[in-house]
Amino acid sequence: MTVHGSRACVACGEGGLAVINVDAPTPPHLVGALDTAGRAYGVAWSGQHLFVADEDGGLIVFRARQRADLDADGDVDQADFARLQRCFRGAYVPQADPACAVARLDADDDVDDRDLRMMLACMRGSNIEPSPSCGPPE
Ligand SMILES: [Ca+2]
Ligand SMILES: [Ca+2]
Ligand SMILES: [Ca+2]
Repeated sequence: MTVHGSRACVACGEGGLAVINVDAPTPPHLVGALDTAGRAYGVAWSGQHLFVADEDGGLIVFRARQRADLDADGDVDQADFARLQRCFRGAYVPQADPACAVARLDADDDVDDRDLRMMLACMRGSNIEPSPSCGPPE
């Protein structure tokens, strides 16, 4: 088992990988699971990467995605900004377009200046890995 921020990743053998939210004060609960090819027997975090050792599947590497990396290409740049801008409707205006779900960076249902500020805090430019501390990785 390995803990990364509020997430604990557990190797469950036949069951693959389980991701558990261990953020206090809520009781720990399952937030994700992945069935690997064989029996997962080890997990480890290194920087932005999660390594899973699997008996049949070999070593599987996952990369943590920054929430602000809307197009999931590993950086926070103009392309991500443009996407947020297209979804921008302002405070208290619900943004229900499924294509804009990723642009709702904070917990509410609008895309407004708070979401924009969260993105700007993470923005480093094209092909530059965003700082892991600028927001919780997904
Ligand atoms: Ca990006
Ligand atoms: Ca918002
Ligand atoms: Ca990019």
